[in-house]
Amino acid sequence: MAKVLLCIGTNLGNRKHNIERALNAIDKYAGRILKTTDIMETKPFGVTRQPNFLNIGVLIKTEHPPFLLLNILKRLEKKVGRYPTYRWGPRVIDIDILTYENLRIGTKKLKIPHPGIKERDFFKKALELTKEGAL
Ligand code: PH2
Ligand code: MG
Ligand code: MG
Repeated sequence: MAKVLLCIGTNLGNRKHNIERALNAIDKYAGRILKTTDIMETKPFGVTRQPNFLNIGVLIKTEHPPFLLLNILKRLEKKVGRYPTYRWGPRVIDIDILTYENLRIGTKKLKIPHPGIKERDFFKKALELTKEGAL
């Protein structure tokens, strides 16, 4: 069993609803949800002329190895209604792997820890979930 930290982002459609659907799908197909952060309303970074995001950090425990987990999460994004836009563009749902135990992976397809982890405040907030004693 591995503890994995995810971050969900959404800025299209009914964002609250998108998060709820993603959480249900994650708990059912990706791994049991242990805890989450509060939902955070965040300003878009990267491409700033797009709607604000809702972000939420999610700690799960899973039996799926990293690349399989990535594929499952991609499938869940489609199930929740994601359609292709452009890099850093608006999206119905984004489910990113931030950390996977203490693993480091540096492939084109998957980078763990997530390369944006130091720059994004809502990622840092999510990281608190992995600290011992966090609520
Ligand atoms: N995700 C992006 C691009 N910009 N901005 C915020 N606030 N939240 C995100 O999750 C986000 C973003 C690409 O994944
Ligand atoms: Mg992302
Ligand atoms: Mg992503």
